[in-house]
Formats: sequence, structure tokens, C-alpha cells
Amino acid sequence: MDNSDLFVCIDHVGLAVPDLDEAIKFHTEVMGWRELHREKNEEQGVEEAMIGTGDQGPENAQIQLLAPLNESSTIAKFIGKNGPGMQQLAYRVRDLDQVMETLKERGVRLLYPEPRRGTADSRINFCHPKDTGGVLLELVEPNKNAAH
Ligand code: V0V
Repeated sequence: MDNSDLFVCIDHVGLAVPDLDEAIKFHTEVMGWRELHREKNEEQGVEEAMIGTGDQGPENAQIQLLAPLNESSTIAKFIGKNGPGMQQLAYRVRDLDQVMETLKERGVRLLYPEPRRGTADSRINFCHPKDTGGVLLELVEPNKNAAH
């Protein structure tokens, strides 16, 4: 795969928050963002909201607020260790299977052998933070039929 075909853009930045409603309130009422989407993802152990500015749609980079659904959630573990804050950076891709293949060939460990379900029926995987300079990198292929 050519380097120019690997990533489309930054899809979102994920913030770990202890309380989703409080975080949405802060980001909408104080920071003036808008809530674009909200859902629970049991498999990932999160309740999450996507927020954006002004009249932006899902084509622009968003902020993802991630609250733990239970104590065994990766987000609960992250907050327990680091406190609330930036947990992940997500790169948008067109073809997740091909990108996974290319990164594997280049020695990057992926967390899942197969893509999993992400926000708004996207397909996602993650690169291990130990292989990416300490950043949990998510790869996200948006669902072509769903808006965030
Ligand atoms: C852990 N580490 C991190 C990190 N989490 N480094 C940077 N950013 C993070 N978010 C480091 C940690 O400091 C340790 O380094 C090492 O990795 C092992 O961490 P750990 O605390 O022992 O935690 P693990 O190994 O139990 O879990 C870490 C991983 C886990 C990354 C494997 O968080 C994971 O599976 N994440 C992917 C799934 C996820 O994040 N789901 C929630 C978002 P030292 O101390 O050894 O040096 S769901 C989502 O984004 C959705 C639905 C979506 O976007 O659509």
C-alpha cells in the first residue's frame, strides 16, 4: 500500500472522562461545542459522545468523550492510572483491512486480529501504544451509510 493511501485525516481525539453528562455539559455550555452523536458500546466498555463545533458534520475531526460503563472498562483503568484526559488519537482510513496488513508488515502490533465495531457502526482497530511512541492510535473506517 502506498504511503499516500494509508491515512485520510484525523478522525477524532478521545478524552477519558469519569462522567459523560458532566463532560458534555462542560464542552457544550462552557466550550460551545455541539453534541453530534451518543451511544453505548458494551464490547468496548464505554458510553460515548461525539462533539463538534458550529455546523460541522462527521467529515471533520471531532472530539470523542469516553466514559467507563463499568470498573473493568479500559477507560476506568486509564482514569485510575492517569486521571481523566487524552486517551487516544484516531486516524481515519478508507480500507481498514489493507491498512492493518500494511502496518503489520511494518512491525506495528495491532490490538485485535480482526476489526471490531466502533462509533456509528464504523470498523475499528488500535495500534499498541508501545509501538507508536506512547500514543494509543485508533484506526477507523467510517460506515459509509451512517453519519456520526
Ligand atoms: C495504556 N498505555 C497507554 C494507554 N493505555 N499509553 C498511551 N495511551 C493509552 N491510552 C500504556 C500504559 O501506560 C502501560 O505502559 C502499557 O501501555 C500497558 O498499559 P496497562 O495500563 O497495563 O493497560 P493494558 O495493557 O491492560 O491496556 C492497554 C491497552 C488497552 C492499550 C491494550 O487500553 C486497550 O485495549 N485499548 C483499546 C481499546 C480502547 O481503548 N477502548 C476504549 C475506547 P507502561 O506503564 O508499561 O510503560 S472505544 C472507542 O474508541 C470506540 C468505540 C470508537 O472510537 O469507535
